[in-house]
Amino acid sequence: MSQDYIKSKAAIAWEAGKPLSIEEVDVMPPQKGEVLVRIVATGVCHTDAFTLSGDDPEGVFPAILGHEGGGIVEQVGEGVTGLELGDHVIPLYTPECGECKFCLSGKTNLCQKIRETQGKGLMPDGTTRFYKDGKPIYHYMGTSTFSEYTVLPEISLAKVNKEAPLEEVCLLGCGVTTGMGAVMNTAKVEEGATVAIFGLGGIGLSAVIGATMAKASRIIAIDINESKFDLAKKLGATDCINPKDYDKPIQEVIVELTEGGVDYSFECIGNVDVMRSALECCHKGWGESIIIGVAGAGQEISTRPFQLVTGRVWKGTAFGGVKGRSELPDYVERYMNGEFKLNDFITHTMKLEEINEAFELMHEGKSIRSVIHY
Ligand code: NAD
Ligand code: AHE
Ligand code: ZN
Ligand code: ZN
Repeated sequence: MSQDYIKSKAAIAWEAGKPLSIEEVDVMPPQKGEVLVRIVATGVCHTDAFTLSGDDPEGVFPAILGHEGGGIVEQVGEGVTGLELGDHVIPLYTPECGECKFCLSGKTNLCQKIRETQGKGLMPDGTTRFYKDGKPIYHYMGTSTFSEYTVLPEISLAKVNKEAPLEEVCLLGCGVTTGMGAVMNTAKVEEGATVAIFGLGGIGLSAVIGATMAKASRIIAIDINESKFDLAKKLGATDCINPKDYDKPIQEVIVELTEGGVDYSFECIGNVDVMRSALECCHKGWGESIIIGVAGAGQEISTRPFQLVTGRVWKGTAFGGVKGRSELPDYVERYMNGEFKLNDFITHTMKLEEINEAFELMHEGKSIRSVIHY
């Protein structure tokens, strides 16, 4: 622990299944290749709730969660060349080093340069920058945006337009980019295609935006919470379906509605049974199903192999396949140019002290995104 630390307000997850605790923590200065960022705002994503629940095999405690933030560079460590004091940044849980096998492949956004330590809640040197009463607190997804001050590797930060409101573009740090990117990068939905989107939270509704932008001819939005339907329709959904209204599997309903199945489907829930439905509602011969939802430890997907033999394709995507440092700044520009809106998604804003309410609203199905303002 360095003597040279600063104090920061943070929401600490002391253990799985317990509410977060708002406390002051000590944040160590950025080390070589690292950057200290003051988080201005952060969204709360279902993945934060997933890890807090204890279902995440990589969940370690005590930790500072949060991965959908926007902030301002406060201090740079030795050797940082691409960022300076005052730059506006979006933290990246999928970094982009530009030099690992994965980055060089040109085939994936899954940079693996720091993945191992990140998954253990540590900085690349194997230590943490957060302490409480002299005891280390783990990082989360390499971002820990539920702390007003957080430290990240330079490769985990996208520099974005200073004019962009961080209270809104923070949503591009996960949910909105993931949903839009899944449609545009991973599936590459083409004009006229038919699409089914399962789960209308921040991710699914962003997939609806992506499908509308791609000029899909039919966008079938599926949720068991009908309060999500109005916004889905506003964003371009052509049909809204509640599986509970039918006495047969939802995949059969969709296959009938679309004369054989959809061209593309997206699972935006994290439910392995729905993942099966999403695959099986795809058209024989070519339909592609993209898994976005994150499922708990020990859960597995299944289907008859015949589904794949007969041409359906199962894929997955992380952060919508978007390369954070080279591609995310352009998402911010497209937002600034009015290509899509973000404030439709921000159903609640609150202070860090109220963050547990954000989790409650999510579990009750009453929010799309709660955004914490520091
Ligand atoms: P959310 O809780 O806001 O939304 C989930 C939606 O699914 C809700 O509207 C809920 O009513 C609906 N739902 C639940 N069970 C359903 C069912 N059986 N059938 C139909 N609808 C159902 O969550 P979110 O923040 O939008 O995240 C969605 C999922 O995506 C989570 O699993 C999250 O962890 C994951 N995620 C993955 C990535 C990635 O990069 N792959 C990125 C962000 C989030
Ligand atoms: N830790 C979990 C996996 C969680 C997961 O899949 N995370 C997504 C991002 S969710 C954002 O809201 C992701 O990026 N995955 C790729 C990666 O490398 O983690 C587990 O099952 O162990
Ligand atoms: Zn997320
Ligand atoms: Zn890399």
